[in-house]
Parts: sequence; C-alpha cells; structure tokens
Amino acid sequence: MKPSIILYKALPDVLQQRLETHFSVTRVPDLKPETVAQFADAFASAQGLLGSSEKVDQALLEKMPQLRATSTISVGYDNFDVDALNARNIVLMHTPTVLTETVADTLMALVLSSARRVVEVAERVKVGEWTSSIGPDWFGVDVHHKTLGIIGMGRIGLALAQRAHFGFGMPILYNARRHHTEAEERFQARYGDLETVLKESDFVCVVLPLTEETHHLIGEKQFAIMKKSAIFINAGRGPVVDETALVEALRNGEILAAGLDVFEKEPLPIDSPLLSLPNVVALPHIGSATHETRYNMAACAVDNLIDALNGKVEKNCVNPQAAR
Ligand code: 8YV
Repeated sequence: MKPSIILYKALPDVLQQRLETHFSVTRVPDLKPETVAQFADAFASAQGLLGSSEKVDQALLEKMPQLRATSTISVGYDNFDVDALNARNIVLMHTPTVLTETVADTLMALVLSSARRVVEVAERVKVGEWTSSIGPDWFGVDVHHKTLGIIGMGRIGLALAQRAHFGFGMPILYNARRHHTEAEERFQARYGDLETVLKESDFVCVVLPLTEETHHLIGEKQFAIMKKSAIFINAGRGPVVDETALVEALRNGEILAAGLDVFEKEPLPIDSPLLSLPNVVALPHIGSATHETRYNMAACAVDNLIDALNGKVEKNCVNPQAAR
C-alpha cells in the first residue's frame, strides 16, 4: 500500500501525478483547524505533509500521529516548530538551492528600483506628470561603485555579491556568523562587524532567516548609525526588522529609502504606514516568484518528500538527526 500524505498547496499537474505514483494523496486547501477537523481521518493517517507558508506547530502535529516527514516548498522554515518535529523524529525537508539566483535577482531589482526611484517615476509618467524635460525632482542616486553591505552571507548573499561585484563594480562589505572565504576570494568581500557594515554601507541588504537571534536585529539603534544617504533592503524575513523603527527612520530622513520584499505581517495591510511613503518600494514577497523557479521549488519539494519517506535525508534536510 502507498503511504498517505497531505498536500496543502496546488502543484502543477505533472508534479501532482508524480506524487500520486508514490503516495495516496489527500489535497486540502490549507492547514486551518477547521480544515484539519474536516479531513480528520486523512490527517490522522498521513505519513507525509507537503506545502508551503502555513504554520506547522505542536497543535497540528498532535492531529498527525503517523507523520514521518514534512516537505516545504521554500528555503525558509521559520513557520515550522522544529523542536516539536525533532521530539517526534519527524524530518523537515526544504528547497535551499533552486531559488538562490532568482532571489538574488530580486534583491538587485530592489537595489536598482529604490536608488533610481523606478516605481515612483514610472507612476508619475502614467499620471501625465512628464510634461517637459525632467529636473532634479526626478533624479535618483547611483548604484554602481557604491558600497553594498550584506547582512547574512549564505547562498543568496553570495549570489547577490557576485552580481554587485562583477556587474556593478560595487565593493562588498558583509557581516555573517563567520568569515566566508569564497566571498572574500571571488568578490573581494570585506568582513565587518554589524556596526561597521551599517555605518559604512551605501546599501544595507538583509538576507537572513528568521530565528530567535535575528528577530528585530535591525531597529532604531541600527537605523540611527546608517548613513543618511543609505538605502535599506530586506528580502529575507520581515520580522528581522522592527518595522515601526524603519518607518520612523524613513520619515525622519535617517535613511534615504527602502526596498522591501518581506514584512512583519504578510500580506502587508493596506493601512501600513510604509505604503504612504514615496521612498519605499514594497513588493508582495516575490523573491522566488518566477514561473521557472516556483516550478523547480515544487519539483524539489516533491522529490524531497519521496526521498524522506524512503529514509534518504542526505540532501535538503533541516534536521537529519531526526531520521529514524
Ligand atoms: C517562498 C521564501 O516562495 O523560500 C522561501 O523561504 O520566502 C519564498 O521563496 C515563500 O515562502 C512561499 O512559498
């Protein structure tokens, strides 16, 4: 008999079929308590769980006594209670490599659009404000050869450094838990403590996962030591930044602008003060959102679940020690 799994995210047909050759699949719309109650038998017998974005916590795990493997269509897994998974020997698989280049492209898009005010001036063209040759009120600031600060030198930070160094001649300054030899050798990246990176960078790019240590890592004090001309970019996880402090820093001119793909609350509420600031580019968490990459992430997550339920956790597993 095929093992039973719960699928809580739509997949392209070909991937859904691949999943069905290996598993008996129950497709549910989400992981809300009322959905879990409605499909109680399927949750009770499921050995695998596949989807993305929703909370997988103790309360859900209690409804899934047979669960052996979870597979998320994302690199980030802050929505999972990993301690609870470990306590039950449930493995967690993720998709760390397939989205790296696409997210780095998004970061470069945020850098360029914030510095050159692309969104703002394009809107002005659309409402008919381009009536004579443009003056300084349309100007942005240069990107090339400015110092790019990267906080978090993981795979995505490295791909960003590559683009900035080779494409834009930008000196790279970075902070991470440890020195990154490859970044230093290939892109002449310079290591600095957090304060140095904040103080000396023209662009401060946060590419960090959300953990207890990174929650509100960037707040009032950190914005205060950035250059007044600094542009702040976040495409990791929203709660790494104290958004109230960010709004104040943007309003008070402590920094020049911000390019954001992630927020403390997503979807970003329409009454967020960030949306009334002209010097903010706010994207709807599109970091990995291209047709190609989202397909590759879903395919990777499907393969990860097949591997995990066959006891193979050498690749893409967050907690291989939990494998029984
Ligand atoms: C995901 C992301 O696409 O991978 C991540 O951690 O933030 C995005 O690439 C998003 O979580 C939706 O699945």
